[in-house]
Amino acid sequence: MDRETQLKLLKDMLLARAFEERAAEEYTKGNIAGFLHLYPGEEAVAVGVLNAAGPSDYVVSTYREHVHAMLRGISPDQVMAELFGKKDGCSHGMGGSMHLFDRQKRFMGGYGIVGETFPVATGIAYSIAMKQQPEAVICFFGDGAVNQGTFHESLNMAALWGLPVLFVCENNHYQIGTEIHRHSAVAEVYKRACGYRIPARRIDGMNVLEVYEATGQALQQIYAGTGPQLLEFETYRFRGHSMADPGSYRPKVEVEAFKDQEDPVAIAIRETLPCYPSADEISAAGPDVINKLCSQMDNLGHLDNRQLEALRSEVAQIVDDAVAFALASPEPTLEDAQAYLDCNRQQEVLI
Ligand SMILES: Cc1ncc(C[n+]2csc(CCOP(=O)(O)OP(=O)(O)O)c2C)c(N)n1
Ligand SMILES: [Mg+2]
Repeated sequence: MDRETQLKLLKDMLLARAFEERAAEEYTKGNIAGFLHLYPGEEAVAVGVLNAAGPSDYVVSTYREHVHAMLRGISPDQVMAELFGKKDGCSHGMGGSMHLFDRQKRFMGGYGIVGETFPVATGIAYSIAMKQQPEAVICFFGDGAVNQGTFHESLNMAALWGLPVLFVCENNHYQIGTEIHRHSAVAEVYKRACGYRIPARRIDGMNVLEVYEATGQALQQIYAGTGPQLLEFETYRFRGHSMADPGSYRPKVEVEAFKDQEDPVAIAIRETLPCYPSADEISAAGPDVINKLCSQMDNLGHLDNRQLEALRSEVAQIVDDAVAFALASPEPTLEDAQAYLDCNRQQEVLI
């Protein structure tokens, strides 16, 4: 993979991390209400998958979807304003964190119900198949969704009709506080696809380059009309399930192990910069690894380190601007709510 693509992946991951950490801050200040499910730790999955996706692909995601929405071209301003419940948000402040949506960008939501994404994605894929376009639907879901009936019904239908869906499991090992082996007789999600003769692979979801390459390969086959595929990415969330969850069910040592050794941002930095120290050296350096290695790189006279800092300031500015935009945006009124509801009704009739 060329260096430019790697830098793009790195920038997207840095923005994802900075945006989500800022959202947490704004939540504690009271600027964001309701549920807020954040993505730190899992960035390599959305960034790798959606950089490999084409502009015509549709995306359906869960309630942990801020990063996915931004990667599909919904601006950080519009996403932050939606989290704030403001009129300039991508769902006009009516949806909030779990219901980001932009039909033009083919980002078909943000869904709060576990397992809701499967039938929506399968339906969109059916419409693509009828039009015979080289397009796909990318359907994100968590490890906690695989025992829902919708998973099995949709995989069966997608395989039977050869529909262009890429099912993407973000396996962070937990469904709120329940580990996958406590709720699933078969804990390897990719094996579930065999029952529906859907090709499936398990990939390291902490390595953005592997995610990008596996997704690109799968999508090329799907565009060619070979039917659905499933990719299971093993990942980890650094925070609790939502802002309301301190995550006390996970041993500290487990969380720290993932943070220090498998931080996808650290891995992306390592793979982007030439002469970067090995994974072992990074993990030996401890949690402050990024800063330490940045100064080491600087001492060695590598220009890339300055580039990394430039990227960091660039994404910090984008996030500051998004918060300023959200703060300045007005609250939606009752009349707005009525207008958007009518607008949706008209759209239903047209379809
Ligand atoms: C049908 C349904 N049942 C229960 C819930 C409550 N619930 C919200 S999130 C969640 C856990 C889902 O875990 P997973 O699919 O692994 O996604 P993650 O949060 O780990 O990204 C549950 C049970 C729900 N939203 N919908
Ligand atoms: Mg999970």
